[in-house]
Amino acid sequence: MALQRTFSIVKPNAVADNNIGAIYHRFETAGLKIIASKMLHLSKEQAEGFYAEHKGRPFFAPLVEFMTSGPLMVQVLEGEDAVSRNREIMGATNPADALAGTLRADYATEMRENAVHGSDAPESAAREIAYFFSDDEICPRTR
Ligand code: RTP
Ligand code: MG
Repeated sequence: MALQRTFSIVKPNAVADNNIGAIYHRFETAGLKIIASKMLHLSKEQAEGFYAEHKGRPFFAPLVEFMTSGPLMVQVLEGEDAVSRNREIMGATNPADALAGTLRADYATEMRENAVHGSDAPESAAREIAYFFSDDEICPRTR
């Protein structure tokens, strides 16, 4: 498997709980390198645009409210098989179903406030990275 990039969010509940560093540490120990990172407080429009695929679902409005409730961290992760590797360490969407040792088992409080986002395919990763980062904000490692 070649080097791949994925897009990740440390969601507002995990930032509020002071778990940015703990979550970044998990990425690094899993072999995922952080090649871009910033803190943002999303506007309603930014959150609605990001989650456009879920527009019309009953959880859309509360999801947008949650994602705009406080600052979050957006990052680009790079590594072997990064998209599925990141989904693996995140765990299931509902923390009640997340395997022990996954980020959501440890840092999510409920289905909505589930601590992290990770792209679900290489195509969505490319779209999501471009949604939040310009090319000059991404810093591939030289060593
Ligand atoms: P994400 O996109 O955030 O990485 O999460 P995911 O792929 O595991 O889950 P997805 O189906 O894409 O849902 C996006 C986010 O919406 C919230 N959600 N709430 N029934 C509900 O109340 C419900 N379902 C989903 C979660 O925050 C989920 O991560
Ligand atoms: Mg998703």
